[in-house]
Amino acid sequence: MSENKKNIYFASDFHLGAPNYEKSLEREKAICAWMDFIRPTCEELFLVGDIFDFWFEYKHAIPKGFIRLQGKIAEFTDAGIPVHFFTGNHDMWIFDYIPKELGVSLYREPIERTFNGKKFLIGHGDGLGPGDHKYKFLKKVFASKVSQWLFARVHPNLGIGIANYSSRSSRAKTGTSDEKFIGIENEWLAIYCKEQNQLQERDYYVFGHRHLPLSIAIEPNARYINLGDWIKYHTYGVFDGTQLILKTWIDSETEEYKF
Ligand SMILES: [Mn+2]
Repeated sequence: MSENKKNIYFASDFHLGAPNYEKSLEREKAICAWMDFIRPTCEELFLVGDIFDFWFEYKHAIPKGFIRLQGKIAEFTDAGIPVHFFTGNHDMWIFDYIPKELGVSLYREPIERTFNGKKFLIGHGDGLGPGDHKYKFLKKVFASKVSQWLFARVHPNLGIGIANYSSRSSRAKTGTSDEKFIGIENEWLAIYCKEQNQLQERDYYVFGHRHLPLSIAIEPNARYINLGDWIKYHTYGVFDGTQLILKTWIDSETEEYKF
C-alpha cells in the first residue's frame, strides 16, 4: 500500500440497537464498511459515545447483537491502530468487557489530546454546560455502584427488555427527532466550549450527543465541532494534521459535509 498519509478519525452516536433490529443491522454494516474505508489512513480512531443505544454488562454475559462492529474494532486494535472509546449517556454501563475484549481505551469524561501541535478536547458532551439539572442528577444515579449492582440482579430478559422498551418510547433521546440549530448563544455545548476556552485555549472541541453536525468558530482560533450521528447524517470528523473537517459517508461514498 502506497498510502502513508495518516489521519485521526472521530465518530459518535451510532445508537446500535435502535430503532429496531433490521435498521440497526443495516447501519452497523455501513459503519463497518466505513471503517474498512478509513483503515489504510487511520492513525487513531475516536468513537465518541452512544455507540450502543443500550448496553449493560453482566458479570458473565453481554447483550446480543452488534458483533460486526465489535469484531471490526478488534481488527483495528489487533493491527495496532489505537481505538479510543467513550461512554455516552446511552451506554454508560460499559464496564470491563469492551476495553478488555476489543482492546480499546475507555473514557467516561472528556480528554485532552494534542495532534501535530493542535490542542483538542474530546468527549461525548452529555451533562456539560449550563442547565439540564434533571439529567445531571440522573447521570449520578446511573453511575452509582448501587444502581449498577441492583440492575445486575434483574434477569436480563426483563432488564434489557425494559431498557429497549423505554428507548423505543423516547425516540427524541435516540436522535430520530429532527434536531435544529438553536444559535451559538443557546447551544449548551458551544457555551461550554467558550467557557473552557477562556480557562485554557485549544484549537478544537469535539463532541457528539447533539445529533446535529456543527462546526462553529467560538473564537477566531477555536472551533466547536459536533460529530452529528449515524442515524440521519452518517457524519464523521477527520483531522489530516492541519484541519479538522466533517465528512459524510453515504453508499460507499465520502464527501465533505455541506452545512
Ligand atoms: Mn446520542
